[in-house]
Amino acid sequence: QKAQIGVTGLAVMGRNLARNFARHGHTVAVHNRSYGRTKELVEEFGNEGTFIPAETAEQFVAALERPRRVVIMVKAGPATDAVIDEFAPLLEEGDMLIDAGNAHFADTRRREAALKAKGLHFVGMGVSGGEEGALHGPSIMPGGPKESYDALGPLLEDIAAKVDGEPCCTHVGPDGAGHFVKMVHNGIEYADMQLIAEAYDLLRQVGGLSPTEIATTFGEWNEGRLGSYLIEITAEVLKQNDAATGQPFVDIVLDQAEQKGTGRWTVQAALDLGVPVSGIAESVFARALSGGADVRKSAADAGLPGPSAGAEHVGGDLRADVEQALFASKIVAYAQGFQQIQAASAEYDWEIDPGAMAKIWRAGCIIRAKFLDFIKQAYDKNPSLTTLLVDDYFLDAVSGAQDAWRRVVVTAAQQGIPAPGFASALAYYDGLRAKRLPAALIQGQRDFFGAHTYRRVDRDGSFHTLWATDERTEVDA
Ligand code: NBP
Repeated sequence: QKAQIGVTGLAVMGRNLARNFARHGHTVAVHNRSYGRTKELVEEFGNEGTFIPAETAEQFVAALERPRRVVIMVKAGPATDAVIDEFAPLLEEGDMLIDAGNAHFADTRRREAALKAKGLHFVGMGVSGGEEGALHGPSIMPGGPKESYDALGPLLEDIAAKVDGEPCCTHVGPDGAGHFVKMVHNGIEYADMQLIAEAYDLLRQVGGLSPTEIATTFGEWNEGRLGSYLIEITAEVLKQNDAATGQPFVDIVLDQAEQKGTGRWTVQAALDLGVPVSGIAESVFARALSGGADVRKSAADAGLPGPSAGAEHVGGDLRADVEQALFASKIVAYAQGFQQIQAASAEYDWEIDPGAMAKIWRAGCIIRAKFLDFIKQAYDKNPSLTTLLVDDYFLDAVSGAQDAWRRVVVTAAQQGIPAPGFASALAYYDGLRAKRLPAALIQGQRDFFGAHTYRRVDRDGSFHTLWATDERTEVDA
């Protein structure tokens, strides 16, 4: 008996993915650099399905039916290259190497090009949902050649999360498209988490609510339009009390957020593409600020002053206003992330369908939410939507939220509570709305010091003003 699919790299993610395939009736060849993990998997979970344990790469490859489907689930980076170098020489034309780790999309593009030259299909595949998702149904974002999806897609769709029977898995686009979309998913996740954290902070510091009360609020919000996995787990975390001290869990955790890098990659890629993902960037920087213990300590030692008088939140109910601010800011963060996907798709000729991405994020992944249905519908209505903010549903939501949103940003500023996510989302919104931006002045400055030229509102062409002359004559550039 041959295996339909193989998984190499059997730490938590690989092991659970292999079990998920096996639980769906597929025979799975399993392999790991050190055989211990392979043995352990078969001993502990062998009864869940049919596994073919392989001690060597050769045994593993021999156990697979053709075209061979080899899922690589190892630590992203040099380990992935090492595994590719080990397996590629053992594979034959048409076989597939599927990298399910969190690779950078540029690495995926490089690997795909190199393996294509050898007649192998390389599929860079984003997998979201953590270890639970890998076992019970992740959201899967495979890139690589379209043909490979014919042989691979049905297996992936089997193990993916489902919404009304529809799998959270689709072919995203060629080469690095899958990993790119997974990266932006993570970037959006950073922004979502930061916004939720700001909402919590305001309810606690301005509203004076306890973590338990805020947990109840998040629980209520989870029943409404904000309903999502991240809101749900936020309520759980806030409800938690520390066993050792009896204090709220959130108060005994060191307030320095860590990061593994996909948020940073998203912002780096956005800078290269020139797409303003300010919400994601603020969330990455907010984590960096929180983690900068030395700088924070020097600020505390210097006693950087806050506002002289605390002001009340005026004009609305704080809790309701924060809900509106959170929803509006979330819309902005998603709009920016989707714009980044569209920009990359145009840059690399990926032809990504943004609505299909919203569709496969509705379950299995960390940002799963009711909200994604509306994003899907927006792109279904208009596949070339320039920004989600102009879709009817989102336009209505933001119009309805904006007064509350502005009040929340004012309160945060007046009380000296950092809310970079809310504030930058609002600034982005106002930037998009503005009839005239001060960018005109920047163009003037650039022309003054660097003769960088400018365009005029009233005629075509490029112009330069001779700033150094008394006449300051304008010339064609
Ligand atoms: P790890 O990222 O901890 O990697 C451990 C695995 O890599 C082990 O199987 C290990 O083999 C193998 N490995 C290493 Br390290 N170096 C190797 C090399 N040079 N050659 C061959 N194998 C090597 O595992 P994980 O936490 O299961 O994550 C796997 C992938 O999934 C990563 O890319 C990660 O970023 C991604 N991930 C995704 C999510 C998600 O939510 N989607 C969550 C967590 C992780 P050994 O047993 O012999 O040491």
